[in-house]
Amino acid sequence: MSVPAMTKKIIFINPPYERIAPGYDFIRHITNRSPSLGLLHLAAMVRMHGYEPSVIESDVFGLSVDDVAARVIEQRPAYVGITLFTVGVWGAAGIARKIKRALPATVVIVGGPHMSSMGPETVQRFPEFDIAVDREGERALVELLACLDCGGDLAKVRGILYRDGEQIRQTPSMPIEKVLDDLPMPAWDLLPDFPRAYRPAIYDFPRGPVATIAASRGCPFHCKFCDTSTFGEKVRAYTPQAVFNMMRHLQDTYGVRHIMFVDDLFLASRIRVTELCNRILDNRLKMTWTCAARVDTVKPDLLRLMKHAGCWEISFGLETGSDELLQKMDKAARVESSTKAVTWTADAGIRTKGLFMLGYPGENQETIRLTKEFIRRIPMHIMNLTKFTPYPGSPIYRDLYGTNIRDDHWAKMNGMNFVWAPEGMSIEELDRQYQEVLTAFYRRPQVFWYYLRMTIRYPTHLLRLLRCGLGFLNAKLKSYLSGRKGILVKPGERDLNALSMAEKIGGPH
Ligand code: B12
Ligand code: SF4
Repeated sequence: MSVPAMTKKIIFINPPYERIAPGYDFIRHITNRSPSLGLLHLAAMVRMHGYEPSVIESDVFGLSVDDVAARVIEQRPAYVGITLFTVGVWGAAGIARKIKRALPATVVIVGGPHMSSMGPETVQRFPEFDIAVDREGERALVELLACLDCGGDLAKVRGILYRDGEQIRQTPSMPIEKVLDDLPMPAWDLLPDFPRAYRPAIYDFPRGPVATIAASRGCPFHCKFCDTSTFGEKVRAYTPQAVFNMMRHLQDTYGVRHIMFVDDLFLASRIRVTELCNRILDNRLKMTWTCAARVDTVKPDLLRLMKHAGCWEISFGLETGSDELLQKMDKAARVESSTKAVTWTADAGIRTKGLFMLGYPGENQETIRLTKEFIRRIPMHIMNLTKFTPYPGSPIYRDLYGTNIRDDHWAKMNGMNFVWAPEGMSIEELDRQYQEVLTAFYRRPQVFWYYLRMTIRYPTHLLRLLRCGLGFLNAKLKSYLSGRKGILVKPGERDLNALSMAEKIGGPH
């Protein structure tokens, strides 16, 4: 497969995906709209090698499959690079199909978490995807583009999947990036309307503008619900100086005031985090930041240092109030250690965000009761509850489905749909309990007052709430006016699960 060498244009795309359900688009105003950091890393790398990259963020700008395809077709790039989360596969296939029809010579390359976990099956199913990159993408993509530019032999490129007649061929893996400092900084300059248009979920940051940084890659743990196939188990990190440089660059160039570290395991090394905090303090860098941590990696002295260095919130994967379920998830933590970590964090003056999930195998009325009790008694500031989803690539996926590929659920895998129910519980019951668990936390008077204070203190949050509220009222009004009696989903917007595969990617776009 070769490409005319007259253009070096490559367009990177984060395809559209369903946030909650059709008709609930207004929720975008309050949910997380972070840039696709992976695409920014790739764009920076290919630019360093002479290509002309650009980035399309579908979700952030509310672009449909048609909108994205039209933009790409107008620009006639040599290459298109699409990032695939499981939830975005059908949207990506729709875009790729339109591009291939209009520009058959454009090579569509895919990569991302879904490809790392289900590459061969996905390439097999979607002929619209020409070539896939497995796992970490920077070096493999550069090698691949160089090969395509001169019509070379794809078998010699490491870390890819490609078609050879009817066969899908997978080449030997590309070695993982050992020294992250060698990578160029993410190409934030290519993001349309950065940083203004990119915001974390409401109440997750004090003051914008906000940017994300992945200060390390990899996680050695194997929590059964988690898909770690992209970066694997070896933790590799930027040096504290390189992280500090990125923070300063974001502040100086874009006026960024808050950083969200999106590492799987930001606190993997106490030494590294201590050094970063000291560097921030020594240089008087005035920025706030948030990170995620396992409960067994925090200690009071480290938390106090982090607070001084600007740490504003820590997200803990608390998951449930049941030790039995924690054990089933292969989490090392227990409810007692979670309680201790959350208390220490709150004592250090850092906000705590609890990440919970409902409906994991083994969930029952008793485990739900324990979760409700747990969330009522810990000093947690914000709670995030997702509906258990067996993502391809997670160990639990294999336990539940074996080697069967359940592509019928992919478009619903956004953590907001129960696509699977534990024994003895129906999806209706889980949905009811979902509301109850959330209510158990958010109806506490101290939580209500806390949010009221936050809203008054940071008026941008109020503005976002208002936009969301107005969007909701608008959607309701439209629904009544069109005789749908307040139901937000239009009859045409059928459940994607009910559509045949051909309809999903080719149908009424
Ligand atoms: C930050 C984050 C988000 C942010 C930003 C998402 C984004 N578009 O980047 C927000 C909050 C919006 C988000 C939302 C969701 N997320 Co999220 N998210 C993450 C997190 C914590 C970090 C992502 C990141 O920036 N990594 C650093 C960059 C450098 O890595 P990367 O994006 O993977 O890119 C590298 C490779 O994948 C590859 N690559 C990626 N794309 C492409 C494309 C091409 C062409 C090539 C060649 C290579 C390539 O090369 C890149 C550089 O090495 C990851 C966990 C993780 N460790 O990655 C979960 C993770 C990616 N999210 C996940 C999920 C499920 C979701 C949601 C579906 C639901 C949810 N839980 O919120 C939505 C859907 C988002 C969407 N379609 O955009 C899962 C994905 C599992 C799966 N199989 O789909 C992960 C892996 C968490 C997990 N362990 O289960 N997420
Ligand atoms: S949940 Fe966190 S600690 Fe567990 S495997 Fe995933 S990234 Fe690692």
